[in-house]
Amino acid sequence: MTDERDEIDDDVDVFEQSVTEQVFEPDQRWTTLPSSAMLSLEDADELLRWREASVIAVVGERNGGKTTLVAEIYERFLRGPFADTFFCHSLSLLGFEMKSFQSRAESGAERPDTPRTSAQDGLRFFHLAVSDESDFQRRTDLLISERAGEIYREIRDNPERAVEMIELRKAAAIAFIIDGERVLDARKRAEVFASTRHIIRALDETGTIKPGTKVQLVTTKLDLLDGAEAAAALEALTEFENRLIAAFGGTYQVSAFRTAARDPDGVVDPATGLAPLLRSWLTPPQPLPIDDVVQPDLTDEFDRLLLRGMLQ
Ligand SMILES: Nc1nc2c(ncn2[C@@H]2O[C@H](COP(=O)(O)OP(=O)(O)O)[C@@H](O)[C@H]2O)c(=O)[nH]1
Ligand SMILES: [Mg+2]
Repeated sequence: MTDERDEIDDDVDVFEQSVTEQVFEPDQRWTTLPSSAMLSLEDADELLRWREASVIAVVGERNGGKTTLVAEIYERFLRGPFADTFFCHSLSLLGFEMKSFQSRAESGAERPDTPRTSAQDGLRFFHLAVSDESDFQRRTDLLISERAGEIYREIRDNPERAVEMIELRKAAAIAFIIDGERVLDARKRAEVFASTRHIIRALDETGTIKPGTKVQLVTTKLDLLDGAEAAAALEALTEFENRLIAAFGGTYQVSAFRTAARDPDGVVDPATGLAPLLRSWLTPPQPLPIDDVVQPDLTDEFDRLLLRGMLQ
């Protein structure tokens, strides 16, 4: 009986402690966990020092659907395997969660949305590692860039700024986002096509993109390109894609994707068209044809030693 009363007294005591007493007891046994927010350039660099990862740059003007596209790939993995792969690891789980929250019923919003990417955030990366469904050992790490569209707009006006954008120089694939909503609108269509063409040309002329890089024309919001009035838009889009493939296909691996990451009306399935895009990010780049590799002149004795070693 006495014991029981003691226990109750103890309990009361704990709850009566002031908040400061409870929380700010320094205890060396606690370990600080990694932040799991999106990766800064330094974080990405650190990861690359111990693990191979492909950099995927997602480029396009504001509101095109860049962030939603990446957040929806993450959302698929919350439900199970996706695009013949299993989720394996991410150093930016909190980052993904923060970008996905407004799309969920628990956010209390009437329609799904994606938080605005601010220019002040600079360059950030999502980290996503997946393993092949048919071969668990085959793990691939992706660092997917997240930058405000306003910054990419500057490249159009000032092409030499492109070389400062490290994610473009390091990219294994660059997804150029073409906003389907603007493609649908006959008045905005020419402008969205011109914007994409200009930025690719600026990156090409400044030598920012490595030859052989995957240049991907990714149309978003395909759910809006539906019905009779969309036929002309889709035709113009196909023509635009073909022209870019013809213009740049000799230098880069150019391909087109059409996606509806998240139809707010829920008519089109979420993540439509995202599986082929993710798979393309996971395939290793094609090596340059052997003719393009320039062999240096081997002149001195050390060079000849190398040559002899190779010929033996
Ligand atoms: N109809 C439709 N709207 C989308 C889709 N993807 C994104 N959006 C909407 O487009 C707006 C801009 O998306 P966001 O990802 O923030 O674009 P970002 O500025 O390029 O990162 C948001 O209101 C999204 O809800 C889609 O597949 N279909
Ligand atoms: Mg964004």
